[in-house]
Amino acid sequence: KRHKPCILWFTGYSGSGKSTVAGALESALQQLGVHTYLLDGDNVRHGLCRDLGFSDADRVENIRRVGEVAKLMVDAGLVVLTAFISPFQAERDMVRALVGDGEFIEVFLDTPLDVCEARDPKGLYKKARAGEIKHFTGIDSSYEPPLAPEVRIDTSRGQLNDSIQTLLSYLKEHNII
Ligand code: GGZ
Repeated sequence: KRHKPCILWFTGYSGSGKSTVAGALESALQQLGVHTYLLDGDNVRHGLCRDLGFSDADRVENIRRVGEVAKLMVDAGLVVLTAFISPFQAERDMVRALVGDGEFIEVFLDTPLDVCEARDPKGLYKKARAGEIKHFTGIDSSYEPPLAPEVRIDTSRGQLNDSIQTLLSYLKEHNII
């Protein structure tokens, strides 16, 4: 099946739904015969970026490395999905500049912070509020919302399938798939 290699760059708070939506989209793409790879904290922060923490400087370096790897995967012909908070516009723009026009698709998981905090799937917001985790995004570390994301999704409205359909429609309209 023909597809256009690209990076689907998911950004948003912890608990906003990045991994869930990116994982479900990857399954849908694979069913269409598209060759994909999903980069996320689980397969990056334990290996490639295991020397990095959550200071601003470490997040910048985390995203720089992920961006470079994603670019290599685009060169190899894949549709790459990435699920990182990636809190700073400058680093997202840096990755955008690594690939060709239309090959960087910024997907903003625009789920309100209070909803993310109420979900708290790993109990991390609770720990951050208690001061047990420092520099937690949205609590005592900043998040810059994308200025002009290609796709915006609020997972507090609608079902997972609605998000997937929104993304598949975008990819079809832009001749990615
Ligand atoms: C934010 C943290 C922190 C701090 C640990 N701040 O919900 P999760 O658990 O599974 O996803 C979060 C993940 C964020 O790592 P990223 O590589 O995506 O961050 S960045 O793009 O900013 O480099 C969260 C967990 O790691 N986590 N401590 N202080 N998230």
